[in-house]
Amino acid sequence: MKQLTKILVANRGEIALRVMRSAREMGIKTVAVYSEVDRRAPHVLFADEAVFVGPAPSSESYLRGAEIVGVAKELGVDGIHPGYGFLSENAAFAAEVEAAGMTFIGPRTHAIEVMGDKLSAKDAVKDFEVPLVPGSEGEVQDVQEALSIAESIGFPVMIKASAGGGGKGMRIVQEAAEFESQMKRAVSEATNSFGNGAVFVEKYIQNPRHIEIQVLADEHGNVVHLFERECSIQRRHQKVIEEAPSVVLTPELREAMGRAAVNVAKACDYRGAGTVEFIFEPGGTFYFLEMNTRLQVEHPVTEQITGVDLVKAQIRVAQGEKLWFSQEDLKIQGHALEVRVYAENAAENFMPAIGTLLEYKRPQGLGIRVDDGLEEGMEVSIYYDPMIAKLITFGADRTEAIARMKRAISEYRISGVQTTLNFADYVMDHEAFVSGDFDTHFVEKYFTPEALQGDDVDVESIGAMALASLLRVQKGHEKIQKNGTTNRWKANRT
Ligand code: MV4
Repeated sequence: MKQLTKILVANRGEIALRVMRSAREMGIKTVAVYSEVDRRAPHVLFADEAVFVGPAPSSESYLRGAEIVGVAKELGVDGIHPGYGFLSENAAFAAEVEAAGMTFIGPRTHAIEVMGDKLSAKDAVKDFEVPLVPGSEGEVQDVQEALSIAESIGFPVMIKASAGGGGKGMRIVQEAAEFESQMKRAVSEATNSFGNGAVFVEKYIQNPRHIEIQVLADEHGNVVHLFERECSIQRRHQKVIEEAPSVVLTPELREAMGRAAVNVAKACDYRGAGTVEFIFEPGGTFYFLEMNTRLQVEHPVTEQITGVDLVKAQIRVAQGEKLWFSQEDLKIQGHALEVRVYAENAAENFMPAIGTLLEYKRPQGLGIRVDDGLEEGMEVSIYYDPMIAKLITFGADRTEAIARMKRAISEYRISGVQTTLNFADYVMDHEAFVSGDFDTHFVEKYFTPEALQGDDVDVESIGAMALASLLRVQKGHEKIQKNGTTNRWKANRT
């Protein structure tokens, strides 16, 4: 067992804080890294030490794996947690961390590599009783051959880039006449975006739900699942509302999906926390899509319904510990919802809304959790993801979790920046959401800008209060700056 004593978090914002909180509870020292615009960010203030790693663009700071590994070594760090995004699914980075004698708090490089490519992922799981969408056996190169596969599957079909992610390099093909041109487009898009033109063909599942299973594996062959998250409410492959459990899973389906997810983890010798994505068809058929080999944005809903601290679990299994609970020990308690609060204007096609958080007051009280990485007076930066916060509510059942979410949204005070809280409030009231009768097309089917009309009072009422708040904030900033020059900044390299 290699007990970790000091962890560097190679990330920023809410997830960096999230990781450091669990580390601190475990008695592990924390090191933050930060870019030029994040000098006074909450994750930097929270950490025991903080290191400047470069200019604002992430390619010059948070993505500089070799530099981050170097800094970690110098500071006597023994483990690196990558959070999500950035370097989290970069197998070369994981290998570098381990080669430098530190622990990568995540899976082994093998699992990252296998699951990083859709064709190799499908190939890896094919003998593990994991249902796959009917489709081509591997890559298709010849158009005529691919077309005849499509015809035998039956239209519509989907052409997908093997290297893709987030919906890139994906094309729906409705009929044979469009097949050739769409395949050529998919190949060129894949080549341009990923430097890998490999594509394959699958039956297009028209109105699926997106349901994913959280898994946790140790290095001793033990794998459990922590049930599902329903992630169907998304737009342009960006999730906006997640929940656990899903309203459509019976205990039998839950067990079947859980078993399939555990098998996916076994197929790639997984270690740590991972997420197995499925599409779920009305009627209860489900298919494996891909595995995300990282902690996910939406992991809190799973923590709320299982009582398991997933970051602590990641650290413990990375230390070589055996899983301390079995599948039978895990039970679903209550219901959790997560709303992602983006700095975007939903009424203007979710246009990014940058600016200063003139007023920022979190909701509080029973059943509420806010994971965020900004404070009042701070800027929502153009350089990074526009997610300001994750608002999580927890209740005895779904009805209570929804009511609590509505209460929390009404209590949240954010001004200076338009957010998607109004959109979330609209969803909480929508009949399709309330009844649970929705799929991945929810937003395009039901949401129009007019739905938010009469909802923008906040923008008008900033006025004097915002000015007062701004003045308070500037005072606060001075204090923060003073703190920043004290000995907490042992490793400040500027
Ligand atoms: C699909 C599909 C329908 N049929 N594959 C989207 C991102 C990538 N992870 C896979 N995706 C899909 N693959 C087949 N054969 C529909 C989607 C899809 C989707 C999946 C999950 C959540 C949201 C989605 C939105 C659009 C399309």
